[in-house]
Amino acid sequence: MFHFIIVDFCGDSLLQIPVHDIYNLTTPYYPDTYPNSADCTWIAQSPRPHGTIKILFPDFDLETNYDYLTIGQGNNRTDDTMVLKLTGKSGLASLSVSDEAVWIRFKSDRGVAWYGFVLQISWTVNAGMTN
Ligand SMILES: [Ca+2]
Repeated sequence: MFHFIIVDFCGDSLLQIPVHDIYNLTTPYYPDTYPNSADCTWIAQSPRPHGTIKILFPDFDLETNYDYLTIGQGNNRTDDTMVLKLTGKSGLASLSVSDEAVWIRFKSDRGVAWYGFVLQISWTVNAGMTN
C-alpha cells in the first residue's frame, strides 16, 4: 500500500492519501465563500517517483483577475516551475503532471470572494511500472 501526501500549509496539517483514492482539495470554507487575503499552498507528493499526478477541476469559481490558482511541478513553489495559472470561472478538464510532486497555491486579494474550487487529485503508476 502506497500513499501520496498532501501538506496543507493553510491548515498546517499533513494528510496521507491512499493511492487509488481521489482526494478532494478545496478552498477554505468551501462551499461557502473563501476568505479574503488568503494565501494557501499545498504540496501533493506521490509515493514513488515514476507516477503521474492527475487533477480534475469539477467546480471552479474565483474572482476574475484578482484571485488565482497556480499549480507547478515539484516541491518548491517558484515561478520557474509553474505550469498553470487560473482565475475566473473556467477551470480545466484535467491536468496531468508526471513528477513526484506538484505544488498548488491559492491566493485571494483583499476584497470580493466567490465559492472557490474543488480539485480532485489522484495518482497513478506510469505505464510500464509495477505497483
Ligand atoms: Ca478577491
